[in-house]
Amino acid sequence: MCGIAGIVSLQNVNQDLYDALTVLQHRGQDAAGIVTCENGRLHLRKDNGLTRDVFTTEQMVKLKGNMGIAHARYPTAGCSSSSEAQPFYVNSPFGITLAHNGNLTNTEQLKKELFIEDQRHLNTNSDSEVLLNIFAHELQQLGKLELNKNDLFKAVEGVHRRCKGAYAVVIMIPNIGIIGFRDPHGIRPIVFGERKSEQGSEFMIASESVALDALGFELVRDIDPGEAVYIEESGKLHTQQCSELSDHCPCIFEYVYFARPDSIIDNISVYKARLRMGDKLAEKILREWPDHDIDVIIPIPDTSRTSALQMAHTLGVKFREGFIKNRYIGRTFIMPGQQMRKKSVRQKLNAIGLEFEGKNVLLVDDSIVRGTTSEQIIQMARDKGAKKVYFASAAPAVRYPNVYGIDMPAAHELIAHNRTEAEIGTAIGADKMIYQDLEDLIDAVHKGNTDIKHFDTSCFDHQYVTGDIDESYLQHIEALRNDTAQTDRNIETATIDMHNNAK
Ligand code: PIN
Repeated sequence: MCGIAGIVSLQNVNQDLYDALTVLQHRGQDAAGIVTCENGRLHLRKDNGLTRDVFTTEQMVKLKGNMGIAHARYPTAGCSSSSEAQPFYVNSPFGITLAHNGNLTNTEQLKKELFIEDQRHLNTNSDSEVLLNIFAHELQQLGKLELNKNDLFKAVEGVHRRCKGAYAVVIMIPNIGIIGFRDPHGIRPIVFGERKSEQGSEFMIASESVALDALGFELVRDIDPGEAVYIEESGKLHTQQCSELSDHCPCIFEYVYFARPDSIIDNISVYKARLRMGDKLAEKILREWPDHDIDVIIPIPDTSRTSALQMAHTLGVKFREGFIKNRYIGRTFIMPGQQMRKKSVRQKLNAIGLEFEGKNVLLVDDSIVRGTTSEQIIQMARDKGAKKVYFASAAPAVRYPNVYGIDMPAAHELIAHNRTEAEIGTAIGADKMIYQDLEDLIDAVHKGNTDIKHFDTSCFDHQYVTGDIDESYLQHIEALRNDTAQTDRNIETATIDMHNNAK
């Protein structure tokens, strides 16, 4: 998961892009980057860390120019080196920069093609660099010195033809403008908006509408699956469908957890979808456990609050804030030779004893992935004297890997992998486990826009919408994601970073 933004403005875009990154920070806290374009010259700053740590005033001042793109990275499939911070740049042709959210599923094949046929060098393991070079090659093939909108749309067509998987992308080309596009299934979200003033119109492309709100842009609409939006450097907007029409399958996990509740994705309010998830869970309890003895519903902050509140309302049970989250979590320092230490849940959450003592509590979370935090939180509730601890998840059991850009652990590290719902309840120490049914989750989201017939629900049902995912690909992903592989890679990248810093 990552956050991307691109702006063509009437003044310097540095502050706007920085602000956009802070609003999209929930989509990735691992690295941040901005590239701007000033009279054909690019200015780039990117590094590992939160937006507020990556940019100093001195660096911000250097990011001059009226157009630019930005990226907040969440590491997917184990990348963590600062050389994989985005935007990426390739000088030929025209000096293209790119920021990408998603995951390509035919990266290995594309890498071979790029090397053998297109004779392009890749310097990282990032599939975003692959995507950038595919786009660059498609543009170069046209053999043009002066580009028009049709050339750009042709290059996007080439990307759709060659790349498989999920991608929402912003690209900037000096003296040309900014292009935003989305994979033919529209798995990852991307919207564009307009800010009108007496001086004229400015346009912005972003992962989520909340970034447009914060910067005073009006949401125009989502970019359609397979469509490209081109904003000329002068501020003129063009759009074109660049792929054959495929089934639109937005990622359902955006609604469950990743997106901000105040965003609207594919015309569906994330907040309302979460309220409906709460309704559905409550209806399930009324149906299957009408004589329940729940005294109080307590959300596990933050995402689940919306569903938990509505659940309590529909059930007619008290809603209470039993856990308080520390907003100021510090860094985890990794000393040389020391094992990476996982921060315990207790450093992030504290329980208010009086809400638990002697009560039957129903804890609500948005989802259960590894189950490690759920287990610790249930223990905290018991330590505070809860009589019974029930656990509800607003999403169904996560049993399969996500291959479309949501960073999830290897399948065998998912607590629901090869376990029944009751077994999961026992594994995390709950007295009763209530999972959202998949049809109910789909209904809850679908109700916001009945034109969307399907969602990507692969981590719940193993249905991969791009049709190219087989067992060997899943095994490849498994090898990249398992804990040992990640630790090895982190040590390796730390060594490379040390060398770079020493230069
Ligand atoms: C937490 C959102 N949410 C909490 C993410 C934990 C799974 N986890 C998914 C639950 S917040 S675990 O709202 O952003 O604070 O199952 O892997 O332990």
